Amino acid sequence: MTADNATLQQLRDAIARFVDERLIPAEKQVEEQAEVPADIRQEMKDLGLFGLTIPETYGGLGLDTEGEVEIIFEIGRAAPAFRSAFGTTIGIGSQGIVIDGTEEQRQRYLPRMARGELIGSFALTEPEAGSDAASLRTRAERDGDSYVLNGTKRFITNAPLAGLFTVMARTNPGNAGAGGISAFLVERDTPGLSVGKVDKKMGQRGSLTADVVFENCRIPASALCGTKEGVGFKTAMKVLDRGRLQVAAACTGLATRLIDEAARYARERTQFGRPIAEFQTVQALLADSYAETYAARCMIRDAAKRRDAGEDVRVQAASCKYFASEALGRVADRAVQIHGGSGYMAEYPVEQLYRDARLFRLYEGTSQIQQIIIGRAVAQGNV
Ligand code: COS
Repeated sequence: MTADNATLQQLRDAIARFVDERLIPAEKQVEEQAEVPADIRQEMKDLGLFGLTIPETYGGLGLDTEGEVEIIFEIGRAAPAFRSAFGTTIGIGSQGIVIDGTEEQRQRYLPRMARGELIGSFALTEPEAGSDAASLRTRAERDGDSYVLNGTKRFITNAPLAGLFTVMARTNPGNAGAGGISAFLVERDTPGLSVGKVDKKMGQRGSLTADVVFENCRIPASALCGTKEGVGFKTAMKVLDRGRLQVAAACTGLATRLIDEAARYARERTQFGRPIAEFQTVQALLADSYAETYAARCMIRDAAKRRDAGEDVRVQAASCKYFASEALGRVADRAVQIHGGSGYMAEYPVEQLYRDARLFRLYEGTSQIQQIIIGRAVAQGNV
């Protein structure tokens, strides 16, 4: 279900050109206007980016995890808002259907997602349920042939643009934990579903997030993702395993870019009569950034291969997301440091990218949650 090496290489080359010629030059505009312009979205569709991981049977490119991370390493070199434009549709907004959906659900939604006509979004987080996702309060009450949803979802990426939400809601109020949760596929125009105003953020401003509110939102019983109630938390966690690898790859792409920016600046900037790139203290900063980014790339490739081989990679995905996002934080900080005072000024890309980078240690599970996933498994002898 994946492209052969030559096709993947061709795609990667095309995307590298797209990043250099179209995305990087548009970064400032996206930041200032807080949206990815329509012509760039269209080019993303034409390149097949919205269908990268959607199986070929449903019109996508059918990349496996290994192929996906290679493409995301490349896209990740541009400001993260660009990946976000299609990232939920190929990731957390579609993979619930791919992994646990029924054939009918796949036929209904995946082809339109692959064409970029239907944006997928993932609605797990709530005002009172962030890291403790299993404590979510959104209710889905069965009523005849329907379920009625009530509750609020928070910080939902791409909510303002989405046509379909994978919504985790509690179907069994008697079970306050993970086993009481089911996943639903909820279409945007369903009465009772509303999207709040776009959140104002520290960075990644072209990536739109908002609340999604359900008020007596009636959906057909067939909107249950798959056929079984009570397995929605597991669906969400399986989706996040792949999602965390995508995020880790995005971190690694951005780290590569920041190293390039810092090294270029160091070659151009002269102090004490020489380019600062010749100073060993500057080289040491670059060396640490390179080594950490290389390590992240290697572990992501390994975890992606394992996932494709059918292994349970929850610990490896958490490790990749944890390491790559923390490493990116350090790489971004060093890139600003190498720029000196200029690194704090908006005319240099590192100022924006530093702010953009901060989010990666928070979403799709904070670093502390990844530590819990890894540490618990190691302590119990489960790795
Ligand atoms: N794949 C398959 N099943 C999984 C799984 C995975 N990756 N992770 C957990 N499960 C299963 C567990 O095996 C367990 O099943 P059983 O009840 O059959 O034993 C069930 O799901 C509950 O898991 P667990 O007991 O680990 O749940 P907890 O509530 O203790 O905690 C954490 C789970 C903290 C890891 C989870 O809530 C989490 O990831 N939180 C962060 C959420 C997040 O990333 N939010 C970001 C917003 S979404 S973009």
